[in-house]
Amino acid sequence: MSLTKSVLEGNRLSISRLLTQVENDSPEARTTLAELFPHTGKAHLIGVTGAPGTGKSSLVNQLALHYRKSEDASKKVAIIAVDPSSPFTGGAVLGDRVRMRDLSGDDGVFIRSMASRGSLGGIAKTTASLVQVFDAAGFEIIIIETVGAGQSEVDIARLAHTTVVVEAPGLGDDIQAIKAGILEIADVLVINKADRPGVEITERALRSTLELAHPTKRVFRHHGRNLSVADSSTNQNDINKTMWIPPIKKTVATEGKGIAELAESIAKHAAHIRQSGDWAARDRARLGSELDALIREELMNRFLDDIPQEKYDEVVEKVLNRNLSPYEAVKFLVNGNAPHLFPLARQERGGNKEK
Ligand SMILES: Nc1nc2c(ncn2[C@@H]2O[C@H](COP(=O)(O)OP(=O)(O)OP(=O)(O)O)[C@@H](O)[C@H]2O)c(=O)[nH]1
Ligand SMILES: [Mg+2]
Repeated sequence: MSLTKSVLEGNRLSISRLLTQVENDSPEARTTLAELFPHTGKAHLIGVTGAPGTGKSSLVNQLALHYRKSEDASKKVAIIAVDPSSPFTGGAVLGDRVRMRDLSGDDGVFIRSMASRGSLGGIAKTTASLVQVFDAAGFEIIIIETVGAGQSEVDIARLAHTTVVVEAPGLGDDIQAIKAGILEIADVLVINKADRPGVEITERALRSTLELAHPTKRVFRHHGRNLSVADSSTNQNDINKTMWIPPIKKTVATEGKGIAELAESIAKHAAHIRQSGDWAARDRARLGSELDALIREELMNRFLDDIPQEKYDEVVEKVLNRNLSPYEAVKFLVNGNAPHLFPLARQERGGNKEK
């Protein structure tokens, strides 16, 4: 049987094999991905991001257990953990071990950890391909965990249908997420480790920042009146039809507390964006960004294939010696356009007309 066919049937061994091929960016993987692509577009992608050690892995583990145990037991869950080996905490390893114990033996759950080797662009591309494999293999829920440490990791989570941003109390007065600017991408906010002191302080800080940062919290005109979303005198039902206000959920992942409520918020968000058309908009944004990245890579490869290494090195040397600015260098390398610095190039191109 072809690999494509057995992946479509959800065969775990075949999925594993393909995931490895995808991570190695092999030509076979590209062929199989192309065959699988028409079968994608069904899964609900949930991005989970937040500062290191806030409990993302524990939370994702609990969410998966919840989806498997609840009335949605028929739903298959895939977890992609990007950069699971955070240098800041040893927690990830523990989280992964807990995962293994609770979820192993369940055929409806597939966990793939992706070491953050290689460039961030590479990680984004690989993540996108892994998502396609799971989607085609019939996993209705795909959770992508990234450490909200850099813009690229945040972008990966942001391009999901639903983005969950995880906070924990006691991270100091400057909440980490605010510093990293990831609060505004949150569809659902979680204060995990709600068993720890300082939950109220964190919640207050999140709420006030949310009101400033989130566009839906701005004052707007409604039936000719200036209103703020927080204004309880307005008909919330009217407003909620078009606007999503990110809820703040408190959880204790280690004890499974608040997980059902979190899952409910995630489901509500999915229903909301399906109705508002934002689901399709997000799909478009994600696929557009994948396409952009692939075009960039393809053009760069073609460019590098076309240019002799010595010529490239020569130009770098000129930039290094300040004989050429990087902009001029690009002009020359891409368009052959810097005749005053490369007399040879001018002759080759039949220049000299102005002399
Ligand atoms: N007290 C308490 N500890 C928790 C809770 N959730 C997770 N932890 C602990 O916090 C540590 C980090 O948890 P992880 O789930 O690995 O956190 P993470 O955000 O995935 O970490 P990185 O992937 O390294 O960024 C582990 O020791 C967990 O047991 C919680 O709700 N309460
Ligand atoms: Mg983790």
